[in-house]
Amino acid sequence: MRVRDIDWTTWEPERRATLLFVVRDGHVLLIHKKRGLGAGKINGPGGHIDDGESPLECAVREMEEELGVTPVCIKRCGELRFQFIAGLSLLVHVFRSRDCRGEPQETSEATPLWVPIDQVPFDRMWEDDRHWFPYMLAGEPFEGSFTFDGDSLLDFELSPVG
Ligand code: 8OG
Repeated sequence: MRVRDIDWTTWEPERRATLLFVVRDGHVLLIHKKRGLGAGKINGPGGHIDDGESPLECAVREMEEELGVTPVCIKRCGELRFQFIAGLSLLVHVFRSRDCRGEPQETSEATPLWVPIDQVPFDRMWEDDRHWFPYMLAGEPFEGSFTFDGDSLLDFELSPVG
């Protein structure tokens, strides 16, 4: 399935989720994710948006639940659309923040990792991340569309916004 095979103008995601990356002093706060979609992978804190919740509220809640810290100076930085062959469609709002209050703690959902921004472990992450991370780290807004077969990236289109 190619990205161009999908009519993105009528595409409606079945689920919506968030990711939030704290980028501070040349490091990015990542997690080893223990549960949910992508368990076992390295990712940013985030998760599914609850009914009635805004993407920003979700991003803050997920970081508090997963690591026990509160992000500050948050900026929206990207939108990712995922279509899986098996049917799942997912829209992920990506945020970036300059700092967080508190010291990240291990929880039942995640183990925190501060990683130098030039040593992000893409081989342990979702396959699409290596493509859009540079935009996120540079603070340049972006949007992307991706097709997946399970864990395998089939095709993508990615561009800066604005
Ligand atoms: O609630 P749950 O933890 O299952 O939510 C899934 C999380 O995984 C959510 O934060 C969005 C994130 N996620 C995907 N696909 C991808 C992806 O391709 N790359 C990254 N970095 N995160 C993803 O669902």
